[in-house]
Amino acid sequence: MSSELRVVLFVGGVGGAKMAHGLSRCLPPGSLRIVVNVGDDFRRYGLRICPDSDTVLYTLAGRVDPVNGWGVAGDTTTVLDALTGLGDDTWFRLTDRDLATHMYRTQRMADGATLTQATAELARAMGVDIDILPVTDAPVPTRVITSDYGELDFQEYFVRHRWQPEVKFIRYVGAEDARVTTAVAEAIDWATCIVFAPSNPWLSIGPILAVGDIRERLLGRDVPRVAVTPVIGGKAVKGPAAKLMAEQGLAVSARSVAGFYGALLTDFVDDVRNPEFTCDGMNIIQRDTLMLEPADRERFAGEVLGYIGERIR
Ligand code: FO1
Repeated sequence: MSSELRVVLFVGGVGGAKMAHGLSRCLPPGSLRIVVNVGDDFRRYGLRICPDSDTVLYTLAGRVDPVNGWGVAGDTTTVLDALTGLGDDTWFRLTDRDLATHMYRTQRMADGATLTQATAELARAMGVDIDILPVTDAPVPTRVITSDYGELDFQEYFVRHRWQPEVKFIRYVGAEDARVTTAVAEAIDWATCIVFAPSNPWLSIGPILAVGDIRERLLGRDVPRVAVTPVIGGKAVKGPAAKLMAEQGLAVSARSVAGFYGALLTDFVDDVRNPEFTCDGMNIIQRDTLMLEPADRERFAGEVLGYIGERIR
């Protein structure tokens, strides 16, 4: 195995963006590529909104709202307030500078650019020199089938209903027929290690792993394939992961997360606060995975890279 660390990180949501930030601080330029979930993407006011991609982008650009973990820090709400004044139900809060991102992307895609190209242009404009790669250029929207409201668009479930409806089933629409982009296929072949961020397995990583032949591509790589737990002490660090596990009849535990990935993993990074467990075919290590402060991101990313570095030496 090559001992050079070339990391492909799979992410969705705020936890994923924090890990991306930590890794970006520890790795030399050109050693990190980030594959983002597109299942959360949707259209609003005619614009293409890509929350997971933008959360990574704003985080790496140092522009993210530090309280929410998404959106632009200190952004104004002139358009949102005007929409509210028109009587619109502004349940999805699109602030002014963030709107410019969506407008740019939507226009570029109307001009014929792919999502991958538009994302790269946005990254360049914001001074981010790390590849942020949508897993596919095809739309693969996540739909959530709930007991109370039937089938919901992902953002309606997540934001409008604050992920409270009971979930019966999750669909990744069009994922089977979608294909990973050339850039993602190349990144997987280039990597000397593959890392799954502490993102929600069913809502962030599941839609990525549902795309076309990505599982076979990952399984075909004889490199460490490592996931980080998003569950600590029987609770999700953020968001609905624990609730979704309970709704599926699973124990709310890191073991259930490891079970979600199964044979895709060679290694699993559990949290020091969790009870130890074993899982066939996986090395399991325990670290302090909580990234409350920006300094924690770099510290934790450094520990994960130190471990992987030893593995591929
Ligand atoms: N999350 C919310 O809880 N409420 C919002 O109004 C909201 C707006 C929003 C706008 C742009 C963006 O990029 C993200 C936004 N998010 C909002 C976060 C986002 O929808 C979710 O956190 C992710 O999709 C889940 O990973």
